[in-house]
Amino acid sequence: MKNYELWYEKEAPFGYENIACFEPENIPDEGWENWSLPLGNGYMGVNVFGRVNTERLQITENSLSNPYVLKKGGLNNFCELYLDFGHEHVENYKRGLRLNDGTAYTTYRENGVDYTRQHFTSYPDKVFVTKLSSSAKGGLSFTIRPGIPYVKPYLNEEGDGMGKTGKIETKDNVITLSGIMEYYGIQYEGQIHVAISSGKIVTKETTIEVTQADSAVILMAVGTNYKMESRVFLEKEHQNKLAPYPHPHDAVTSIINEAKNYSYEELLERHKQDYCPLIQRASIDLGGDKENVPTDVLLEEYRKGSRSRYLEELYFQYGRYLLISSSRPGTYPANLQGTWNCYEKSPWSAGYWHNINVQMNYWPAFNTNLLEMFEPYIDYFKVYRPLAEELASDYIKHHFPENFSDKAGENGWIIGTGGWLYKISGMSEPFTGHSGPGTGELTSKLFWDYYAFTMDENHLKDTVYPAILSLSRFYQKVLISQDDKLLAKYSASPEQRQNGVHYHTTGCAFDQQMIYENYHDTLKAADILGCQDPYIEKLREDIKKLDPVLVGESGQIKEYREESHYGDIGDHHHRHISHLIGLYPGTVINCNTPQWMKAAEFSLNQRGDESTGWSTAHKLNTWARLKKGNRAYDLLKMILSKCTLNNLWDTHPPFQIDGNFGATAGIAEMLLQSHEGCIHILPALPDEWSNGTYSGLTARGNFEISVTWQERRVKTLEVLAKSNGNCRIFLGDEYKADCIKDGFITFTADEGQRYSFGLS
Ligand code: FUC
Repeated sequence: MKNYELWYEKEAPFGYENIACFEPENIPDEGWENWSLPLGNGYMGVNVFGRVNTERLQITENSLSNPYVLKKGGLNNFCELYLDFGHEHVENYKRGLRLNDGTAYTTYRENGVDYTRQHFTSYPDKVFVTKLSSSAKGGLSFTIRPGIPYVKPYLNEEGDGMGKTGKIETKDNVITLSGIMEYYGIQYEGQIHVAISSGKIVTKETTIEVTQADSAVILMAVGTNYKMESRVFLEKEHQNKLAPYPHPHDAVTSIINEAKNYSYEELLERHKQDYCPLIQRASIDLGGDKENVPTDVLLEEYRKGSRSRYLEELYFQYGRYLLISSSRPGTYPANLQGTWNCYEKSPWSAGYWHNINVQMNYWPAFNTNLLEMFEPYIDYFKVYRPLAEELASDYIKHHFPENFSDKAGENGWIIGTGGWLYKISGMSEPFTGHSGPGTGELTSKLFWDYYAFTMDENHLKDTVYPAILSLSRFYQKVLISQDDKLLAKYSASPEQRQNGVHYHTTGCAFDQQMIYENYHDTLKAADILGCQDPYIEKLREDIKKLDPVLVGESGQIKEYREESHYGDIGDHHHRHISHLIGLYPGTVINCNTPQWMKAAEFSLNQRGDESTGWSTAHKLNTWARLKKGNRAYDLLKMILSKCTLNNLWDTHPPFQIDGNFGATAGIAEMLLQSHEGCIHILPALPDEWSNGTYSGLTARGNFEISVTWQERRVKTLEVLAKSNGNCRIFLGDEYKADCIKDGFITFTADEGQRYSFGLS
């Protein structure tokens, strides 16, 4: 893999201190959001500012949260770590983030002394590590001064305490931050341990002073008493949710004590051994050169039309980096901001939003070879599922009492749009929401794709099939029979409005397509597992009546059954393209349904390209699925030019990580697809990418694919089979070779084998 690095010749602006409060109408913390560089190990996120006078390191832990009430509340800033150096007149300044080894750095010279800082977050050791050094003996002096933002008591409208307490104590080179977030009774603790080589270290009341050291190593660990368990979701009384769980002090102490056993070099080595193989699994080379231009300048030039291939490659790898940093097995899933938040009231609470956003987070897990990064969501699902079953029962009891069953689990499960670590939402009673029940399948599609990419039959049997079968039970109960069709009775195309109010209907495309996909995947799974059941036979009949895709009089995919021309109902340019959900991430609209593909193209053109970050990323994926490389590339250009901040974070605005993840998956989708019963090489190659290589992109069937191409023609192709199975690869009719028949290479693959093909 090439060297991929974000780097800058100026420090990140300081941003706000202790007053950052994001509300949609407020100005975001510009220094944090636009310029700081993110590190993360799933357990914690760190934003590094690279400042010389006072460094700002901002820390996030995803369970430290208030509930979301009317655009307020949500994830809280864990703490700030300020390092006071007092440096002001520096030269040779540089800061950056190296994607190859997951480390950040700041270097500069002051008064003839070279100062270096290196930072990383370690997944195996669960700590944030910083090493500071100076080129002059005893040249390093600074004070560590932590801050706990937003410590204040306040009550919500119901009179519940929503405030936060916080105290800072020091003892023996350790600073301990601790307090309580009142609403859920979250007890939190962070510990900062400082060690120096030579020089002097003085522990003060709330700070630690280092003078005349050669170097210093700072370790930090964080924790709360949160536990991702079903009882937390089922417990209705907010104060009781965490009551049984112990204070995090012992856990945090043991993380620090264990990390202390290693030298800095050992910790770094352990981090690299964990991280580097993951980032190296997949790479794309479009011929970009690592130009000697800072990332913000590269981005600015890109906006002006100078399209750096290196920036496109970097952006792709950065999406993979962000997923590795925010969602690792055993941690919580990546939220709307991944695992980075500096606010008291985070945008949309930094929640798990299920009408597109959280699912988009995981799209690149599948096709960019980061499958296990999805595991935290599977764990999350297993934990919230009992509540999702309760919500399904409540909904059916209210709206379809005739279909209600009092047998446990018989009503299936459902998740509405909102999800957090403390609760999830269902469909409302009465139905007032802005998204129909398709949100359930948009979620379980991920489980199906996880199976399709891993071919893990145990996972299919133990997790996927039970989940999708149970969801199909819910769907079966919320469909009504109308004109010999089965239609979702309470149905809404996410967030569309008519005359200012959310538009509710029967059988909109979003719900019908998602229910269709759910039935389809359930039947496929039943066939693979050999499950025969009268219920499955009923699904086989019912799926024929779902009518998931309708073409209207303008030639559009109808968003609503009652619409005749494009845009009759709802916003013409709405950011959600929910009626095309069957094109991506669904598969019901595909190359075997050419009329639907044509209608989807028409609808996409009507919707227009310009939109918010994640929406642009969704459109990139749909254009890739339509096999229109140049149009997909238009969307990628738009993402980089209009929806990308200087630290390459996606902006909705504000910063949302979903756009990064969606676009990363979209880039892979331009180069490799596998949803149409075969592996399609270079399905949506834009003219600008006429030469290139990629390696380690993943395809359904559990294959890793590596390709080189020149002048838009595939030259070499390598398949690594990670499971036994049939491998069917589509290159195109124009390829002639002994191994190719009608444009396809077909063979039976053995697990562990590599298959190489040279094509002229
Ligand atoms: C969905 C979107 C919004 C925003 C929010 C977090 O509701 O429609 O644009 O991204 O999620």
